[in-house]
Amino acid sequence: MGAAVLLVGIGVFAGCSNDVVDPDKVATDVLDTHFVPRNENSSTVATNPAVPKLDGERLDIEWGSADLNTIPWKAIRLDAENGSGYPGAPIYAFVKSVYTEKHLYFLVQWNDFTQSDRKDILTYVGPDFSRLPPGECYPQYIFDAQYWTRTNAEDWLSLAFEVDPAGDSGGSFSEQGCLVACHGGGFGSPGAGKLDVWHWLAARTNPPLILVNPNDSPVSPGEGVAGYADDLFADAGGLQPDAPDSFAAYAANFEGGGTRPRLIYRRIEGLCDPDNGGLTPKYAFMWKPCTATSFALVPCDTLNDAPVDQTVARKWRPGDTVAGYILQRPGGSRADVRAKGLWDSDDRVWTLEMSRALVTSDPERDVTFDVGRARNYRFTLAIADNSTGVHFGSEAQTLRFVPAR
Ligand SMILES: [Ca+2]
Ligand SMILES: [Ca+2]
Ligand SMILES: [Ca+2]
Repeated sequence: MGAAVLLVGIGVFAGCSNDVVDPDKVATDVLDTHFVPRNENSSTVATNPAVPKLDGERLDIEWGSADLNTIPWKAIRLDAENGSGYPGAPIYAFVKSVYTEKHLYFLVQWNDFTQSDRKDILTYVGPDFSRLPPGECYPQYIFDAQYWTRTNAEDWLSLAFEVDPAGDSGGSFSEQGCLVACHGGGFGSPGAGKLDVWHWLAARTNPPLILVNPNDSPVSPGEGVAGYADDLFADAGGLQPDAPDSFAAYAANFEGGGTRPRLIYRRIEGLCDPDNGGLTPKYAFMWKPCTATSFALVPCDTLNDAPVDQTVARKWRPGDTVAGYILQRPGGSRADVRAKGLWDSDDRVWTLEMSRALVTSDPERDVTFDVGRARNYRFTLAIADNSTGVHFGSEAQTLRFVPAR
C-alpha cells in the first residue's frame, strides 16, 4: 500500500512542491496527534502562533513544515467498500493532527473537482413575470410547487469516534469500522455501543461564521472565524443530534419533500445581511435573523428580491434561485465542533480545519479524549462528493496522542 499511497500522494498535491509524502510515515493506520503548547489561561488570543487558526488555510507555522516533517501527513484511503453506494474509485485524504492542553485539531485535505456548497437550491421555473400583464397576482405560478425545482446536494466529511465500544453481530467498530457499526443494520445504527459523529457539511454548517475564541479581536482573530461541524451520535436508536437543549445550524426552507420556498429575502427595512463576523456577506443561504413572517413567500409575490445571483430587485423570471436552508449558529452540545473548509479552485482541493475541546460538557454523547491516560482512539473518516448518502469510507484508524515532551 505504501507505494500506492506515495504515488497518489504526489499526484494529489502535484501543484504543491513543498509537500513530500514519505510512504513509511503514512502506510499505517495510526494518526499521531502532536502536542502544541498554548497558554490556555489567556483570555485574549492564542499566545502560540503554532496553534492552528481555523480558517481553511493551511499554514506551515500551524501544521508544521512539510520539509521538516515535524507533523507528518497521514494518508487515509477511502473507498466504496467502507462507504455507501458507489462514489467512484478510491481516494486519499491527507490528515494532520495536533492538540493543546484543552483542544484537539485536525487538518484534512482531499481532491474534489467540484465545490458543492449549495444544497437543495430552489429554482423558479415558471413564466417570466415581466411578460405577463402587470398589476395582477399569479399564484397559479409563484405559489404552485410544480413551477419550482429543488436540486443539488453538498460535499461533506464526517469523523466517527467511539463513546462506548460499538459493533454488531458482524464484529466491532474498533476492528471493522463502519462496515459493522454504521452500515451494518440501519444507517448509523450500531447494534451496541455508541459513536460520536462529527459531520461537516459544505452548504449547511460551513457558512455560519463566528469567532472561534469569543475574546479574540474581530479584526485579526488569532484563532480564526469558523463555522461548525454538526455534532451527532449514533447508537441502536440511529444517528441523532446531540441533545438536549441543542439546536441545529440549519433548517429546511421548503416543506417536507417539496420544492416551493417558505421564505425569500426582501429588501425591506434595509437589507437583512447575514452577520458573518464582519466578513463579506454571502447570500447563498437564508440567515435566521432575516426570517420574520414578512419574508414568507406569498401568493401575490411578483418581485424577486433575493440577492442571490443579482443585485437589483425585479420580477420573477425562470432560473431565479432561493436558498434551500435557513442557517443560524447552532447551540448546546450540538455546537462543540468548530470547522472551516475552503475549496481551492486551482488545485481543486478542499482544505478543512476542525477543532473540539478534549473534554466537553456532554460526555454521554461526546468522546472524551483523556490525554493523561495516553489512550488510543479508534475512528473512521468518510467523505462525500455532492451527495447525501453516497460516500467514501475508511477502515478503522487509530488516533494516538504523542505525549508532550
Ligand atoms: Ca489555518
Ligand atoms: Ca464536490
Ligand atoms: Ca456535543
